[in-house]
Amino acid sequence: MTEKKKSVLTWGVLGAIVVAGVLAGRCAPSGPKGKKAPASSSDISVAAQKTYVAPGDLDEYYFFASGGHSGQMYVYGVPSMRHLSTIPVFTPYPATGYGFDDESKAMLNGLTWGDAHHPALSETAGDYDGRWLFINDMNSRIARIDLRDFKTKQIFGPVANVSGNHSGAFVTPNTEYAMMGSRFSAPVPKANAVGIDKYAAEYKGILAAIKIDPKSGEMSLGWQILTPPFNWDLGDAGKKVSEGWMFWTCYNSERATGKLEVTASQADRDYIAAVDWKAAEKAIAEGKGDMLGGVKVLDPRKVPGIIYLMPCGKSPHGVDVSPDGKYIIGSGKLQGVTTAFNFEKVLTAIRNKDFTGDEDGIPVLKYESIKDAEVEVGLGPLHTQFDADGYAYTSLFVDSAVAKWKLGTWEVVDKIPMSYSIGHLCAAEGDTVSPDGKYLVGLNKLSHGRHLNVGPSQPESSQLVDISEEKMKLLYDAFTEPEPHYAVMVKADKLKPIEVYPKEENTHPLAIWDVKDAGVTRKGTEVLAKVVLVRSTITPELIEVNQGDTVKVAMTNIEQTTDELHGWGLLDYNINIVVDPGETKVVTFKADKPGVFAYYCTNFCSALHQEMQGYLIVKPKG
Ligand SMILES: [Cu+2]
Repeated sequence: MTEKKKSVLTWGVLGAIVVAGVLAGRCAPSGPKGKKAPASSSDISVAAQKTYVAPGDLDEYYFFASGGHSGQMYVYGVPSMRHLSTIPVFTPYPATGYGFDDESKAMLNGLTWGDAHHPALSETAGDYDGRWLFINDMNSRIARIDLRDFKTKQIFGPVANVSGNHSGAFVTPNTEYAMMGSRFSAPVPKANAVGIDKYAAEYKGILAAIKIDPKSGEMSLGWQILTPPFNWDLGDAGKKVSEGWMFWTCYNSERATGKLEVTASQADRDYIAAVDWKAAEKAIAEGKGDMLGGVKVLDPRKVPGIIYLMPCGKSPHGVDVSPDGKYIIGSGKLQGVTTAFNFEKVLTAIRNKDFTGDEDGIPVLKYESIKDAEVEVGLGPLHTQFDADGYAYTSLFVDSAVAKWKLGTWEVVDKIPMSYSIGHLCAAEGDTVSPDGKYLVGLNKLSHGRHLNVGPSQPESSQLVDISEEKMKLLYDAFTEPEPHYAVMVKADKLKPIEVYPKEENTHPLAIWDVKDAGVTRKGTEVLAKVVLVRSTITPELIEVNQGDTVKVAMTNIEQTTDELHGWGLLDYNINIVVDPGETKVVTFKADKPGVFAYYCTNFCSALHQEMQGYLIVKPKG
């Protein structure tokens, strides 16, 4: 079969089969409910031994799973898949008081939900360095979690001009930037309420990079590039030989509106954008951007050499760079193959101007000139991860499987079924320059019939797979909080979280360390209560204010002992603060309801925890 004919078969006929498959999959429950997959008892006991973490023993890996539209991040241990903790990010979380105290409330800035899809661990020389965890939000934001205390420290955005940041927060190999992009193109600036009939010409996509301070992790805007109104989907940064480049996939290069399921799947190919980020950085530094929506935006028509388009199978999802940086893997999610693009060939094609045209001034590279192979992985390839032995693992949504294949020989060597409809997958350190192999987790979209029935709101299923041997083996079904999209897995010993905040590091201006300093002061109608929390008293035990006062309560937990958290729940005022050992937190509220209101410690702390209480008395006006 000639290359061309084979290509037609792959892209055309398979496309039709796949679409039929997708529809069938949606209508009919796949697989028997409540029936265990056939496995010999020896397989089961091996799997049990490999995942059993005995009481008191620790897991080998941290697994950070995005919480989708719960707006949170969930922490699991691998291989036990036990849920260890929840890190609130974009949504208030009463369990830790997040979103109730002044600081976290200000960080949320009125938005009480986020849609968090793709976590990214900070890297040094392309390897996880255990410092920070970044996560995107569709509301054009990126958050930074400090892994010293597993707390959200910054929410950056909403970023001007970006509409629906799906394609973040992938970071560059030395954490110079986190990536961002518009999934839903819109007028730029957004305030131009241009009609949807002008979508193809006047709506714009944006690719953006968020700069990260190498010392503090503080985020700021790096640069933005104006693109045609494509739907930017996922990304990955180049590494090693491709370091200095970023890659983003898009769908709807047709620039269609309405019924995208059909209208955005007309062309055989969409694109992967290849951005020379060092060139973009330089152009911005040279003042080459146009002021749009209050920020400098690079227009590829005026600033050539910063962005190129690599044709890819239609409607791709993931784009994944191999550990050596040589290959860029991208797949049309309606097809049966994934394409391995060769970065060296991409550079050669750019040098030789081997273009087939352009899209609003962005050169389109010739597909045949930049691809190394079309790997026949199976139907619906979405996302690829890597191991230490030169193998790639591609999730197959339609096939509900993971394919294992060899980089360079392009041979598919193994396949394992997933239950059901896998989206992303996450291998141990599988997106770094030195993946570990060992474990892979399939993040499945559906789980019906594999757990006790909990009603219509089903948990998501995450399946742990052993990839340490030639054949992949399913080890464990875990039911993770909804709804993980992507996750990252890092060797546990790379993280060194603290257990208490050292007293000497607390520089909060309202911190007090002695009950003698606790008390209430007043300036006009502004009341300041300085509070000490320590087993098992809240000092002061009485706060008296007048109706209409603005009350600021500053609480310091003066404990320096592991696990000794205290809370401050104020009844009827919707106030719920949790203060960790050595920490100071502040809450400000208007005392608008007269009466007597109890406050009490919400976090169990000692045998006399129940006694840890007090009263706020709000004296009525007049
Ligand atoms: Cu307490």
